[in-house]
Amino acid sequence: MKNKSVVILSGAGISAESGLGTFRDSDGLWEQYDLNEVATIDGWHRNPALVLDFYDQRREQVLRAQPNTAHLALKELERLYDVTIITQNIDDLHERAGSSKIIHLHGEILKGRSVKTDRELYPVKTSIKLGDLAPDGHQLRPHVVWFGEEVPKMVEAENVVRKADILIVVGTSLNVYPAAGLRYAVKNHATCYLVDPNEMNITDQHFYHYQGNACAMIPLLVEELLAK
Ligand code: BJW
Repeated sequence: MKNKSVVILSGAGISAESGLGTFRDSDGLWEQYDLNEVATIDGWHRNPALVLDFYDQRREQVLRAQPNTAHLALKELERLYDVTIITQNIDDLHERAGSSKIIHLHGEILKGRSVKTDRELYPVKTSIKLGDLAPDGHQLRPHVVWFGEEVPKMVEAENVVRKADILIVVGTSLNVYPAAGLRYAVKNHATCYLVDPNEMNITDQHFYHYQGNACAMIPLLVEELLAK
């Protein structure tokens, strides 16, 4: 019986070894692009064509990428645990690895929505151009959450973290809120793991730090959890 609940909070680092760039590393996306121009609601209002072009390029990269051994190992964990993945990533690599329960906090690049509402989502296979309209007659935009926008899945994510027996935080700098604050919702006696190659300066909570890349460390951690 699957009685223990494992929650994964994943960030850009888990997809780095699939060839998708992180944001804040020295070679990250924010070194190449001005985040204020491409990942804020104000940037969208100033220059939507630039923002659409940025996400068209990212979508192309996602479509070329493949799930890596970290994504695949997390799927294996479902053999013995009730696993929910809360990802900040907009790629679909957890889905393609076969994971069953996935909450996308910051949206999904392969979906679009009207600028007026995120209640209806539409598949986007190639690009979105200015003038492409949603069925409600308004401009289509990528289904992603930009700085300055509410994170609609937060309550659902918090409820899942609250019930977790094990929390695994992987490949996120924990710079972006409210996602970074989800770790505080965990129960006192839950076991928390952190997988990241960087020294992480977390002083307010106990994490077992598996310091290294996701593709090396996640399969190791999963093997240990399956052996327990
Ligand atoms: C590896 C590796 C390998 C490398 N293996 N690891 C306090 C409370 C609440 C909010 C705020 C607050 N202070 C400020 C805010 C506002 C703001 C915010 O957080 N700003 C901070 C910068 C300070 N937050 C927001 O605006 C959010 N909305 C909000 O708060 O709404 C309030 C509201 C309510 C009601 C009405 C209106 C508003 C929205 C945040 C949206 C974030 N969006 C982005 C872009 C969209 C998606 C996309 O384009 O992909 O989401 S920003 C970008 O950062 C993206 C990511 O999901 C997110 C997190 O990045 P992540 O994943 O952590 O990546 P990195 O690069 O930072 O880290 C990578 C890590 O991997 C590193 O640690 C590496 O070491 C590691 N790594 N290789 C394993 N091989």
